[in-house]
Amino acid sequence: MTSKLFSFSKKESRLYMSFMYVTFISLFIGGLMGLLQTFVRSGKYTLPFGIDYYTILTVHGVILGLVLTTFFIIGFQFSLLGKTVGISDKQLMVGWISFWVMLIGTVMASITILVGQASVLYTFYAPLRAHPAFYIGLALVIVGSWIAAFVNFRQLYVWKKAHKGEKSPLLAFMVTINMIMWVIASLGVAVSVLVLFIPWSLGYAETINVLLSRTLFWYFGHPLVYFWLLPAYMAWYAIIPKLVGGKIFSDSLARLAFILLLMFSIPVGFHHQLTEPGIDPTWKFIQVVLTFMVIIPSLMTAFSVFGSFEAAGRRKGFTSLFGWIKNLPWKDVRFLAPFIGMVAFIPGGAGGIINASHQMNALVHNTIWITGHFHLTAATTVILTFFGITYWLVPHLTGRRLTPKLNKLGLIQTWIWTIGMLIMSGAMHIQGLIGGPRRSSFSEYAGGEQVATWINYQIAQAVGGTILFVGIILMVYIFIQLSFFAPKGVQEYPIAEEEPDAEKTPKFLENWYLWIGITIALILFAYTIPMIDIIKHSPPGSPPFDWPIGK
Ligand code: HAS
Repeated sequence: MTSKLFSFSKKESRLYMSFMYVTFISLFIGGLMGLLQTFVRSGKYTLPFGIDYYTILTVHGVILGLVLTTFFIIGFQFSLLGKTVGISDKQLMVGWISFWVMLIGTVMASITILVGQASVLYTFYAPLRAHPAFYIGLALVIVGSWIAAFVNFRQLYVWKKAHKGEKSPLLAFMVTINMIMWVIASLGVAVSVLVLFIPWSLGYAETINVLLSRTLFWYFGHPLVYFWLLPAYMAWYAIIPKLVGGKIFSDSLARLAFILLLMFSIPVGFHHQLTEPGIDPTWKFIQVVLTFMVIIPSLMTAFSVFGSFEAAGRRKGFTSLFGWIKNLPWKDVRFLAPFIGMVAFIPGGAGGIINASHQMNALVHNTIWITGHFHLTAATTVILTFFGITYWLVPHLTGRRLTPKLNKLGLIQTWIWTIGMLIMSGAMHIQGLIGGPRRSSFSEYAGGEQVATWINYQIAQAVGGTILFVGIILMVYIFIQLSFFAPKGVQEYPIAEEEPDAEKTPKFLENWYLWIGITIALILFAYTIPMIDIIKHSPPGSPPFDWPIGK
């Protein structure tokens, strides 16, 4: 059974809402940049006032990939813990510190990008150099998120002390896993920023070890995508079943999936560097094998989430093979948006498996196929689930209601997003397969024959991007309504219960020492020797390149 749920005080709601405000401001700014990018790449539009394509591309990636996600996730996770294990006044105060540190870091990094001093994209690959304020801003965002992580750990610890012998609430367990993964992973990027980038950008170091900096980035960069995905999985496992009138499929299976994601999401960064010279192929092979291991918990999720839908329908008396599908709440946007996210993850995940396969990676790496892949996974699966959460979380926090009219607008928003993304991401996948590059502005490449085959797909991306931007405006409108204008009322915070006759969750699933121990052992195994290799045999470091080159 689900243990007692806490209700939110006004003070608490204010903190969680602050994270939501930053999320939706980011959605608007980042989305606008995305629209402009697709216009530029269509070849029919030039940016005004000499604004550089790579400046807006960096704003887009940093604001949507790093800022929006981190703020939404930390705010949502705070609310999950507040609901299931509670939060003390002191913890709340430290929660505010984390918010402000993250916000100051975000503002610093954003201004630096906007004034054209950090056109280095969200991966900030060396030897492109940004102004030190960009790296310091990013470091602050990470430090702020660590503060949030330690508040979260403390929240669960205090609850456990007061509930000796009880298993932790499933959602609190899941948040803890996500934050452990985040802290371990972000150590890599913190080291890279503090030890390599900041001294180099300040001019204290003349050169930078390019391969080492990229390897540290991807040590962080892959778990980063699971940091985005896991909150969506939290909703799929423990919230959506409530919305379809069902129960949690299996508490033990959900915990095991999260543990496997913790263990296997970090030692796999080399699958982003398969074409990178200087890394021994044996270690690339080992990390590819580990990548295939991290697919398993997602397949567990796919079957069990679908299973929970079927069980809900069967309980209501639907006996035919697929009759229960009709019973799903198709007209409830809290369900529809995440559901479409799930469906998108089927091709999105399949694309990931293609990327991870070394030979096929050679075909798609650095093509716009990869951009198509992460617009399906991150910008559809994850973001549509986040929108689905917003429809009940925001009114719950503001003491308002999702009215039938707003629900209807939400359904329209979901379909607009789906159509826009189908067109944009589909065109990106196809253009990638015929060689279209990613991370690049419009070019006719001196009139190459192959280049002529790309243009229609680039125009299709602009069409998809425009439809998506309409979706963004609608989503921001719904958010403003839910925050300030929707009628006052009570909106449920939906958390599903376990089956009454569910088997007991084994105690060892909460053996943190064991799971963190295995995670660290796997990381040491996958990274120690190649890291020593990279440091010992690295070519001469690179001096900085400032954008535009030659500046
Ligand atoms: Fe990825 C590149 C491999 C998942 C995001 N990925 C990226 C980049 C991003 C990203 C942002 O191996 C670009 C980074 C850059 O800037 O360079 N990815 C994978 C693999 C997975 C995967 C193996 N990626 C994600 C997720 C992301 C994400 C999730 C964001 C949220 N990815 C790669 C590789 C690269 C890469 C290489 C580097 C490429 C290169 O060369 O640069 C796996 O985790 C995927 C497993 C998923 C599944 C699907 C399970 C399906 C489910 C849905 C169930 C549906 C239901 C509904 C219940 C096996 C859970 C049923 C309803 C019905 C009607 C049937």
